[in-house]
Amino acid sequence: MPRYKLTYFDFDGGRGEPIRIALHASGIEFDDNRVSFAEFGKLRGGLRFNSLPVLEIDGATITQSNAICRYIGKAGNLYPADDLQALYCDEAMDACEDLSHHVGQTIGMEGEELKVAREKLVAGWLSVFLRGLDDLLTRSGGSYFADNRLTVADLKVMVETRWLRAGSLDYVPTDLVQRVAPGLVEHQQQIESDPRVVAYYASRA
Ligand SMILES: N[C@@H](CCC(=O)N[C@@H](CS)C(=O)NCC(=O)O)C(=O)O
Repeated sequence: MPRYKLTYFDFDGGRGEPIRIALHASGIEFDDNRVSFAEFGKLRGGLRFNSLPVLEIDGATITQSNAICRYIGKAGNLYPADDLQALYCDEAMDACEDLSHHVGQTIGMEGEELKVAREKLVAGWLSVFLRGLDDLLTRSGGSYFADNRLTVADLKVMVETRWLRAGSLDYVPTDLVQRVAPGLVEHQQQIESDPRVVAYYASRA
């Protein structure tokens, strides 16, 4: 078995969290290397794309969270074997990536600048992406994003939905997802209650 080391921030969310859950659900042992923002500041310039997550496999360094999700998903039967279902899975993960990118552009802003940017985001890109993700879920039958079963796309969207509903983003109303994309709220609850996800958080407790 190769040695896996995942480096990401020390909170239960973001681009690293679906990878951690997928590794755990797949029974793959890994070094869960959690860094503080201060530690990241020191590491940043030496990282390939100045960002996290980074997965090391026997010392080889891999970046790009969706590529990592696919790789771990294949190893742990959390990624579709069928090409069309794999395409559905990828489409949802890439939409999350775009959504995170739009939100990420407002991180670090303060005061009036933050308020204006977040309100624009809520009325614009956030609503567009939430509706789009809800549409993808409906296309696949309303329960899972692909293959009628848990895949890494569900983990990625669940983490994103949880983040947007948590109240941790100023000027993003906690009921936005419920208003714009109610199917994603039900999806979040369903994925959070999947025994593999429950077992992961139990292992963290
Ligand atoms: N496309 C990359 C994006 C990576 C990314 O932007 N990561 C964020 C954290 S979720 C980051 O490290 N931001 C710090 C920075 O850009 O300085 C991926 O999916 O891995």
